[in-house]
Amino acid sequence: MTTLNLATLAGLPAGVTRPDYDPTAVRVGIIHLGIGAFHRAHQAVFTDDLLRADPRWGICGVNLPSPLSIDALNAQDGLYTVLQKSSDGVQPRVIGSLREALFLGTDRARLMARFADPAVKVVTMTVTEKGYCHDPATGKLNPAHPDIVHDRAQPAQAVSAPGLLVAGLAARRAAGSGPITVVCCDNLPHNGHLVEGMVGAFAQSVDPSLADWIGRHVTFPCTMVDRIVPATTPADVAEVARLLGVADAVPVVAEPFRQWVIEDRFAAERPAWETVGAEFTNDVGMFETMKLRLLNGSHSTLAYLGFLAGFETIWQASADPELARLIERQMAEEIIPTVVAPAGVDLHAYARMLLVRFRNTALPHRTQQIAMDGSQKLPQRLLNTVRDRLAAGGSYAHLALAVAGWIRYASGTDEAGKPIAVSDPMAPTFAAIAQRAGGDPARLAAGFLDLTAVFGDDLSAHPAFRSAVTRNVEALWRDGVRKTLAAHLARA
Ligand code: CS2
Repeated sequence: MTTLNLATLAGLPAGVTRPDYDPTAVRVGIIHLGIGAFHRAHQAVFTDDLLRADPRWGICGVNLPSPLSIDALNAQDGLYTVLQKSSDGVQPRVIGSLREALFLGTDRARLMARFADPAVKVVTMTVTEKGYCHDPATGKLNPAHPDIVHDRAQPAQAVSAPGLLVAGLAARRAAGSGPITVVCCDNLPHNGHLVEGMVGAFAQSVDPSLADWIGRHVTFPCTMVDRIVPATTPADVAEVARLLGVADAVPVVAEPFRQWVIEDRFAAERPAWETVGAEFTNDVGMFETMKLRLLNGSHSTLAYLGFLAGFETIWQASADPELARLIERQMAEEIIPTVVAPAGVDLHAYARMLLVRFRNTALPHRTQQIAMDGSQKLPQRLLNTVRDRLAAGGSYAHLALAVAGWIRYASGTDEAGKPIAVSDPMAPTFAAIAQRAGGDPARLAAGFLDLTAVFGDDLSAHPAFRSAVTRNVEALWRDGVRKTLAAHLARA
């Protein structure tokens, strides 16, 4: 079967949406770090929408850890398919905004040339929560992280996101190419400030004059990003080939909904993303807290407790009456009271819409995909909400059960005693805790709750919080999730 590329683009079936501009006439104006599925279904789609009006904003995408999708994207002239799926059906769309795909391991010089290019004025990034080499509880750069240790010793050969940004900004300063804006698009609280702090800390440690230059020529606006993008499966690849009549090795699958809220604090020119549905504001914080706590908090709750209950996908877990009841009550009773609604947003209606989105049976969003990297996700998804509930003297029983679900999942065995493949930067630590606990749930809970990198000094030392989580871990261990959940809902 022939491949999707510039030569086969025009011949695609009529039902396939394709770029309404000439991709070969697009110039690179954006560098993106981390061209994973989420970026290609979110920022790259917003940018694709505006290239007809302004072809200056093509994307040079870089993958840091792996060349996997890079070779496939380059073989397709950067083209790939977003397969939008919902109960309304399937809509294939070919995206042309990615004009260059680089792998850091072999293309560092080309990337540095892009950073030095005055036509490039924006760097966006989706390197996932674990890609920042930070302490999840404090949001500060972790100087002991192996990649940071490496990058401080060899800054020109940086492999971490903070180190690579600093190397690129050094190239930009050396070329005299002027100001630039770094736009974090990961699910982190105050993400722009967090990246600014880490880039500043790293730059200060390798070249204080560069740190000063960055402070004067680079801005780091915050954003809220939202689109449910499950990992692509072989069945998705086959479906795209059937719909297009050509092979696309790297399609992405997504829901129809997408939202992008961006702080309007750019150091130089930027794409007019507001003309294609993004929202610029001076205060992203409300949108970010709303989304991280209501969507991502309930997502993680469903992921851990749903997986333990035997559900492979989020739509199955959220259709379960007791799990649905739990997240409805968790959102209404414990999360919404901690969220300030952005202007015009009804938080209860937003919460109801989340359940509709989660129940999209056309999207097999796996509970284990969301369960990944819990040590990096829990602070902003569940623990900050607990902090606000504690400060307000409010209940957090549903949140405590969700945290206990994470501990039970991260302990590495499921309710049938079968091993769970726990994917997390701290997985070895979890396994050691589970081994030391020797099947004693109270000791297991204590071992996890002692992880100040996740729980912070405050929650890790909080007697009532520890007791609430431990009680739930003991119940999950003793009675299983079904019985624990039923008793919880009857009691709470
Ligand atoms: C999910 C998110 O994988 C996960 O952790 O909770 O990727 C979620 O799908 C997005 O934030 C939705 O915008």
